[in-house]
Amino acid sequence: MKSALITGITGQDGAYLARMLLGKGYRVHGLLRRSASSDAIGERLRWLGIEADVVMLDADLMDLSSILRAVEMSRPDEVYNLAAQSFVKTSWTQPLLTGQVTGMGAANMLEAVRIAAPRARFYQASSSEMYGKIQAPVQDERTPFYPRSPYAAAKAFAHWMTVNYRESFGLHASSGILFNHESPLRGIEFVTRKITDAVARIRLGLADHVVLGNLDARRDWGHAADYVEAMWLMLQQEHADDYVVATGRSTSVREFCRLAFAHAGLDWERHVRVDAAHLRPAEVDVLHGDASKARRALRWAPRITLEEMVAEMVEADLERLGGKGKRRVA
Ligand code: NDP
Ligand code: GDR
Repeated sequence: MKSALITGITGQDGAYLARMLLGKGYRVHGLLRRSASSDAIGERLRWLGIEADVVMLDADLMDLSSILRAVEMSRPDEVYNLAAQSFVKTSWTQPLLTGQVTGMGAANMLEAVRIAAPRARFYQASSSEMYGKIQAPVQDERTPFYPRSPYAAAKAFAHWMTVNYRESFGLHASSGILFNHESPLRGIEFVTRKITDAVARIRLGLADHVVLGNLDARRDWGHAADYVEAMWLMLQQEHADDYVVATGRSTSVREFCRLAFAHAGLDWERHVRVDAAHLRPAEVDVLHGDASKARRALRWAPRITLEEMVAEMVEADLERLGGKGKRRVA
């Protein structure tokens, strides 16, 4: 039986990845950091019905001794480093913490693997945010980075550390440059889930409108369930490498609003307000990925369309709020 260690298992991607690996017969371990308030194991694992099937290990990415112990205890064949302070806007108000967790945390994980499990295969959750101030209409593995936030700068550090440990120490370390991916398990602070949650509230008469920031921003949105497959495929290759994972379709926040409200029979223009308070100090205007390398080398392709994902997210939020949403789990 193969063993996997997932940091960030209580997050969106960690939950979907854990479910996929359990389905493939892995023993799945995850890091659990102490919190005084949250429910220990995480609502997302419960939502997927797998909370009893994973082994949780007490550790924090900023505490090297704790993650060394987690690596030793799990004896992993594969390590997926998904933990991060992942909300871009918060990275301007907590830049140092973001650097510590999102940047140095990855270095801690690489060190722990180098010391305690050098034969394990390592995945780093890199991000399209690294492209930042875009200099190419479509971004692939050769597009230069221009980070536009403390989050993106920390991710760029983590990305290059992953490349460096591959080249310096021969670790089987791969970096997935993933474009935005969403699901009913997306955090409520991210724009897609903020919109689908608002649609459900408005539909059920619990709210009248939602306040957003930049409606012109464009993102290449895929589904998390599809994207965790690409992570796993990277670690099944003979040689470690870096891959862009994207749908190749770029959509504005405005168009996402239209789709989500229309799914509930609502006109978005009557319920969306804009407030400059939701703008960012520096914006990433457009993201549009080219995943040709992943399609070719990994034989990976996204299965779920944007329209299907929007429908799934709106229905899940309706159900959460006590409405008549039809639960569909991709
Ligand atoms: P989430 O924000 O949903 O999950 C983040 C996870 O990191 C949570 O499990 C959180 O634990 C954990 N974490 C945060 N700080 C620490 C810490 N100090 N020690 C240990 N664990 C910690 O992120 P996603 O699932 O959306 O994303 C997964 C990864 O992929 C992240 O690294 C993100 O930056 C990256 N990424 C995401 C993309 C996306 O569109 N979703 C696109 C590209 C990259 P807790 O539950 O305790 O808070
Ligand atoms: P992003 O995701 O920053 O791309 O990072 P987010 O959903 O937060 O923003 C996407 C775009 O929408 C615009 N926007 C708003 N965003 C939020 N959160 N709230 C609003 O009210 C709002 N109005 C407009 C933003 O300005 C932005 O342009 C996500 C995270 O998952 C990262 O961890 C990951 O690395 C990248 O995706 C790829």
